[in-house]
Amino acid sequence: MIKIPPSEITPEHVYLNRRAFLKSLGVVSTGAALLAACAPSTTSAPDAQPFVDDGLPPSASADTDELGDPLNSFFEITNFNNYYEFSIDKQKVASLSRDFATSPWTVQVGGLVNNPKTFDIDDLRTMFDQEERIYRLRCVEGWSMVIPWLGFPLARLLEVVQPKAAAKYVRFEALLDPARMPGQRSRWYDWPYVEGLRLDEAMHDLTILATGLYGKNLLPANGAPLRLVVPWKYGFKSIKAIVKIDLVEEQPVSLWMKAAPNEYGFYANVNPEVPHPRWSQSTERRIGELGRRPTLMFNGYAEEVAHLYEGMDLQVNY
Ligand SMILES: Nc1nc2c(c(=O)[nH]1)N[C@H]1C(S)=C(S)[C@@H](COP(=O)(O)O)O[C@H]1N2
Ligand SMILES: [Mo]
Repeated sequence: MIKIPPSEITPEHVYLNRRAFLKSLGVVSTGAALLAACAPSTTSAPDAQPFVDDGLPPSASADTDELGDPLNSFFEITNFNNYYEFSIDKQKVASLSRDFATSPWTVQVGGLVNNPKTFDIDDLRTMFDQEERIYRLRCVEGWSMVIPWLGFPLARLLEVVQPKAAAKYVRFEALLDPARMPGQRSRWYDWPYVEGLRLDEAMHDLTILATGLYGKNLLPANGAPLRLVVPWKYGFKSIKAIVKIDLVEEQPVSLWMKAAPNEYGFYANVNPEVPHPRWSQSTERRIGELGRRPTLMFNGYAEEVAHLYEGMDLQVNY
């Protein structure tokens, strides 16, 4: 029997049945099953999402991240998702979003820029080299995964639209379509999902717009056709289903800041020393593992990003 620490059953806002999830991944009791779940895997369980583009199995250029930790499996990454537009139940997102149409799709980029432009998603895929980036994703709820994304640095797109000098922040907006996104019929949140970055964070090379993972186009559950990935911040910053990107002067107010300002700040940098008001952030559970591991400052990317926050009080700017 697996003991579930309270910090893990206290998700962004709802209860999660952790054991049911572990069971669905086949990691409940035996050591062998645990090993299988931890090993980098390109196999999928019978009810996994179908592959979307070429019928080839998911593939990645490496089995581990740069710290030597194994990639999460394609099945884990595509069947355990936070995506409140579809469901607050992580295990229901995949099936509820399976048929969500992500083509045609355009992304409108504007605000304080010299060259506002609306991009077709197919153009974004071809305009910029799609690179693989193996990143850790650390959810504020205390779980994490290692994911081989495909995408391009957000900086490449911003260079095309040319931010004006007055632009200080980037504001991202996800699709608003309650007819197709059942979770948006809930009045608990102020839809659409909105997120933001400081311009220097947005221009940082680690910050990407992802179009795929494991060598495949993104599935709806992971934010197809375009989602942000900012690996040193809590997962909620990595907004899915982006339709609008604006350069702005004022710090954007995100959906989570509106929902619970004392719990979710603008910066949301992964920081083991700054607890969430309802739980510690000092450890996390890697999906596929049973124990907890220490959470790393800036999710292990301190060398690359700590300079962005020099002189800032990270307890205040949480
Ligand atoms: N539009 C939108 N983006 C979102 C969310 C969401 O509910 N809606 N959830 C966020 C949270 S809390 C996390 S942890 C990550 C999860 O990404 P994944 O399902 O691809 O692992 O997506 C983030 N992006
Ligand atoms: Mo999250």
